[in-house]
Amino acid sequence: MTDIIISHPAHDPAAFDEFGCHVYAASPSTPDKLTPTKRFFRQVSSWNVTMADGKSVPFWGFKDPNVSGSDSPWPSKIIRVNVGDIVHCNMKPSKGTHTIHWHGIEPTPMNDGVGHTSFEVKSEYTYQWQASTAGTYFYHCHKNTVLHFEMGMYGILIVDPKSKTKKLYDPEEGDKLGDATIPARYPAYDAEGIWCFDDVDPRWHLYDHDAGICGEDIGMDRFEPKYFLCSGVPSNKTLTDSRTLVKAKAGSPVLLRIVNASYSELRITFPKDVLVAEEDGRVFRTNPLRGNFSKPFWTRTLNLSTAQRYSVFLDAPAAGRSCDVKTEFLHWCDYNRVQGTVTTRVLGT
Ligand SMILES: [Cu+2]
Repeated sequence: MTDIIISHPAHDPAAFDEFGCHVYAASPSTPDKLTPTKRFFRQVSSWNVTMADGKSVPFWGFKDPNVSGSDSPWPSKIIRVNVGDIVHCNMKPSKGTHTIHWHGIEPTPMNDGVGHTSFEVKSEYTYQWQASTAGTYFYHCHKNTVLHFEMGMYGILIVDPKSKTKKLYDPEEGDKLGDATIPARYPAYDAEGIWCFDDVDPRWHLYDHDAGICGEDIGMDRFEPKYFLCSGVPSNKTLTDSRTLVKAKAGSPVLLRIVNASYSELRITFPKDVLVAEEDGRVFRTNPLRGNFSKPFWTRTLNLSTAQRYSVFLDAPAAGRSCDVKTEFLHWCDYNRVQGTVTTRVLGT
């Protein structure tokens, strides 16, 4: 195995400004490599995304090199595995150095993709980790993170339960299901919506890969989003686009996985109470063995800070009726300022 030099945060305040500079870059082989049960490939690429006013904004992201043609999704393609899987993801940055950080998963430091505590990938690396807890996560580049994340270098990561059925999680010993707190039809679902909200400041999208990395002031203390999107769909199309419109048989259980990939505080308002069943990759259970703190709860509003995830259950509305969910993007310092709104829909069929 290649020796890895791990850099440490500086103690001297003057030197701390340069902590982002000169992070170790390498292409080591994966230590203790096992035979994977799920294998993925990602390559860093760039493309333009069309906003609500028709203007196109440059983005970077992770593309699957095995998919030919114009595979340029943003957010990057979903990675979906089951509890127990040994996951391999081969990453080729192709331009400059980048990483993949598995947000919410706890791999070994070598496989965690945080450049400062291990390395940035120069030409190629195969990340290895095991999925242990069902829930909603995401993966993103952790080089010059604030900028690369804004540039679109992320995708949703879902850990499904072992049972491989459409369920948020497999019930465990002591779980109380089918009472007033968790109706018997949950945690299984018929339809699933994955809503990943983002805001875009087009000024930031013109920066260089390494902008601001050595402590220089390039104006990244100013974030002024002009565009508001859900799962790559601009705000003027979220009610109809197939990436955001969730169609479900009347009365059937719907699971919505909601991710805040924006730099705003999100305030989400549902037209009726929904059952919050997961937060940040940890499910809420009514289970005396786990104590009272982990119980699911009903609510009509949810607030999400950056990188936060929630999964909620609701029943699909009657055929032809819709349940419209309003998401407001609140200013990152002043929560009284609504900067943008996106409406998404669950449609009964
Ligand atoms: Cu990157």
